[in-house]
Amino acid sequence: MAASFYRHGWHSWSPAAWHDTARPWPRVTLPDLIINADDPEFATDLLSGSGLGAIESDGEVTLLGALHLDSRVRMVDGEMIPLGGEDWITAKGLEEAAFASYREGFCKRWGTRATDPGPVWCSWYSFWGNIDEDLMTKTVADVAQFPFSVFQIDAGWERALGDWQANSSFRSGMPAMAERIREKGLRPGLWMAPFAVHRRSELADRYPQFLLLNDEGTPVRFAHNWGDDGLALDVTRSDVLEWVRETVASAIGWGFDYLKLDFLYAGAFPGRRETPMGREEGYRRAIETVRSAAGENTFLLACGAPILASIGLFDAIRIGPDAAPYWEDTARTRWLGDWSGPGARNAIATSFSRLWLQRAITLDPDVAFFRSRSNLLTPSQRRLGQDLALISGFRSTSDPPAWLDLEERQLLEEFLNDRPVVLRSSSTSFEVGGRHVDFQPVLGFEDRPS
Ligand code: 9PG
Repeated sequence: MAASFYRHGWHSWSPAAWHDTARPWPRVTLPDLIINADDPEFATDLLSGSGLGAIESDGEVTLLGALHLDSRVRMVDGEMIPLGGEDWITAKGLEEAAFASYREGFCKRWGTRATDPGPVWCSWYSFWGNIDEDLMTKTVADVAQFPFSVFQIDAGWERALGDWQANSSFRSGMPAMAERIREKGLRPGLWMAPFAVHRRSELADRYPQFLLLNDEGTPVRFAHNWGDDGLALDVTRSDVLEWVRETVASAIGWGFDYLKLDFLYAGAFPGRRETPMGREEGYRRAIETVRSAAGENTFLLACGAPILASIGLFDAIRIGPDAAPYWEDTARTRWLGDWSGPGARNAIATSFSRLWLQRAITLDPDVAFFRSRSNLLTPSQRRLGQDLALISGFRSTSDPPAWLDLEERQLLEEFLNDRPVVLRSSSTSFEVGGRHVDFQPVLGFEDRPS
C-alpha cells in the first residue's frame, strides 16, 4: 500500500506536496477559486498531478513521469495511471535520485535554461497596484543604494489586461521609466500578462476573434480580478501570435530587458482552439514566439505558468503561489480547501516541493520579507522565506528601503550579498550557511479538522 503520493500542481500557484494517501486531498469548495487553483479539466480529480506522479513507500520512491506535454498521472487504488501520450519514464530509488533522473530525461527533450538575474526588487508586495511614476522614481533611487540587479515594475502601469500601454499614472511613458531605472545602474524589469485579456479592454472590443471560446461559443474566463473577468487568448491563431510578438517586442523597445510574464496558464486553458492541438502544445508554440520576440538576452520570468511546458524557454519560473505579508488565509485554505491563494505558508510549502526542478530552470519561490512595517509575519516566518530564497538562489523582495529600520536594512544587505553554502540534509531540511533549516512543519496540506 502506498504511503504517500507526490501531487504536482499544474501551474505556478497550483499546490504541490507529498500527500498521505490515507487522507483525502482537501476539496476545493468554490468553482471560482478552482479556475485559478489548478488545471480545470482535472479540478475534481484530487489525487492526480500534472506531468508526473510519485509514490513513496518505506523510503523508496517510484516516479512515473511524462517526457511529452499534456499529460497527467492519476492515483487509482494505490496505483499510478498515466494519462495522455506514450512517452513515459519510470524511476525508482531515493527521492532525490528518482526526481533528478526524471528532470534530466525531461530536459534532454525540452532543453535547459537556468539564468541568474541577480537580486530583484519587485513593486508588487508593498505597493500592490497603487504605483505611479513619481513613487517608482523615488523608490528606484532608494533601491539603488542596495546591491540589487533588477528593478521590476509589477501590475499597475498598464491600462488593462490586453491594453499594454502606460496608464495615466505613468504620464512620461514607459521608455522614460526604463531610462530612469537604467540611470541608477539597475536593469529595468516589467510585468505583463500577454495571454490574458480583460473583458472591458480595448483589445477584447477590437479583436473579439482573438478570444478563446468554450463549446457554447462564449469567451472562456480563466480568472476574475480587479473587478473584471480575465479572458484568454486563443494562442493557436496566427493573428494572435503576431499580436503577442508585437506586444513583447514593444516592451523590449521601451528598454525593459527583464519581463515577468504572468497568468500564462490562460494560454493553455481548456477551450475550442482555432487550430486543434494539445493545450500545452499550443502554449509551448506561443512561448516560442515570446522568446523569439524577446531575443536571447532578455530575462524571461514565467508566472502563473504551466510548469513543465515552460522549461527550456524561460530563464526562471515562479514555483508557488503568491507570498504575502501574512502567514495563512485560513478561510481560504482550511475552509475552502484552496491552497493556491496568497500567503507565506502556501508559497513556502509548494515552492519547497518543487526544488527538484533546480538546474532545469531558475526557481523563483517569490519575494522574501525583511520589513516589520505592514507585515504580520513573525521574524522566524520571515527567516524561513529568506532561507528558501537562498536555497533556490533567486533572491527578491518588494520591501521599499524607506520602510526598513536599521536592523532590517542590515538583514537585507546581508541577504543580498550572502552566498551561503547550501546543503540538503534530509528530504525536508537544509543546512544554509551552517544553520539547520527544517521545512517539515510547514509542508503538506491538511483538510479542515472534521
Ligand atoms: C499582479 C500579481 C503579481 C503576483 C502574481 C499575480 O485575482 N487573482 O486570482 C490573482 C491571482 C494571482 C495574482 C494576482 C491576482 O498574482 O503572482 O506576483 O504579479 O499577479 O497582479
